[in-house]
Amino acid sequence: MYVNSLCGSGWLQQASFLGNRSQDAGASFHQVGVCRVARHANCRASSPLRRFLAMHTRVPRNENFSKLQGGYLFPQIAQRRREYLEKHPDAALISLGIGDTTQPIPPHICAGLTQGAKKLATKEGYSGYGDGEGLYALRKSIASRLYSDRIRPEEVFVSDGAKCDIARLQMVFGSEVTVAVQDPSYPVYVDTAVMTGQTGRINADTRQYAGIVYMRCDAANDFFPDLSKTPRTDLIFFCSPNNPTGAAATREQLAELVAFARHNGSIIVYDAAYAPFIRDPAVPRSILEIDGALECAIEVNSFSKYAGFTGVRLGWTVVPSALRFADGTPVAKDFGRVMNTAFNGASNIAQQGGMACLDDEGLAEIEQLISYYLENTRILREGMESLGFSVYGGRNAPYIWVRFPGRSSWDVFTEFLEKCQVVTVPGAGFGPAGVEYVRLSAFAPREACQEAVRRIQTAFGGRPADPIAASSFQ
Ligand code: PL4
Repeated sequence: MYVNSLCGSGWLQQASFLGNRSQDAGASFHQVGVCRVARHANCRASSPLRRFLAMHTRVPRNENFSKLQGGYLFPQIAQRRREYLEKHPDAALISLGIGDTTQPIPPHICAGLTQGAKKLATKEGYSGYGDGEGLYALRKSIASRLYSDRIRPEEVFVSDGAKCDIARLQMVFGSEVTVAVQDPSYPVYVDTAVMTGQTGRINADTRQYAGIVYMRCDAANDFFPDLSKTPRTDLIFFCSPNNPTGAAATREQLAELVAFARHNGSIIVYDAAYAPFIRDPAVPRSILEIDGALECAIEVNSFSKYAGFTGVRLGWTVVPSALRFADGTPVAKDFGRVMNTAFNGASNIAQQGGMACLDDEGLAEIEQLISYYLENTRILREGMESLGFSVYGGRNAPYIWVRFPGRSSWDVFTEFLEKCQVVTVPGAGFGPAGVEYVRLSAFAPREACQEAVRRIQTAFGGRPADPIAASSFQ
């Protein structure tokens, strides 16, 4: 009726109709339906209508969200890419930006997925909701094939991916814990810490959130933090092989990290999403290989990069039963509660694909797929080195981390985009220590990597090899 009195009876019916459609799309009738009516009617909104259109609820905004700076990094990169293509529709852009797999899922693993789907069409094979912790057979396979039975299947929680598990872990830890992150790091650790209320506001000068300990990782410390100068925190987010630096921590470094966490009574949340890229025997694929880690570490992992499952969505988290809170409660008990309450189990089709990943044929396909991306990494690394840039990472990891001393990473990002039509990720998006770097991803077709190198060499070739001098190019 209110709508009626504002716009005239002729619009009421249409308002209801549009309102229903709006609700289908997840928006409220009042806010969207009426706006559409106003637009449709081309009516000059009277001031009560204007007030109505600007209506706010009485629900307070979660303060923590107002602390977040700008948008989430990766949609920003996608947006920049779109904007460039709008202005230059004929540009043959090469994306070495967002770390998304490009190669098809190999045949044996894909057959696991399709058979998983086909089973659902049969009386005997049909399944609905599964266990919140995942299919037992898959948990068992993960424990035996990826952890050599160092952990038990009950300690494995199957999920829809590592990123989602990081957010759910934050739900377990809550707002009162203190947090350390590598600087630079995958932005999800910091952003979920902010959303969960673990931080204060950002400092405009340092670009650091109050309450977070930023463990600087740069060339000067071989991309491993100086733990002797790191204050104690409850949680330590640690990613190896690292996104974005491409550094992979050695056994000795991980032993140091574990000793540090045990000494401080901290919990390490170890993100091993790029573990299959490790080919060097001195670099462990799991922190749980380190003595003492079972009492101080959680490992988050994913099939995304193993098998090209970024769209399929399948991951897992290992929460060892020996890991306990200060009051003695097993952390796994609370994580299991979250998985059963705030998650409804990974897709049954995806889990069948996961089973196929972990048999002999599947593991061989994964190795082949990873070899493909590792060869891309070599091409990109050597291409950048040939220009005299300071290049890091890219040996047991899919990312190349290139330094441009004295320059802003967003400027370098723009320069690569405009001069070479190559999309990268500006290091500043990963934390204040990334401000002079850009990240190149090897998740791309081979020819794209070769062409990217050719274009970058053409644009920047002939520059002196000295990195300081390289910083002056424009
Ligand atoms: C863009 C260290 C990429 N939209 O696929 P998941 O959820 O199992 O794993 C995500 C993930 C977890 N841990 C680390 C990662 O680097 C990633 C993926 N990162 C990147 O380019 O840095 C993809 C980013 C995606 C996202 O927001 O994660």
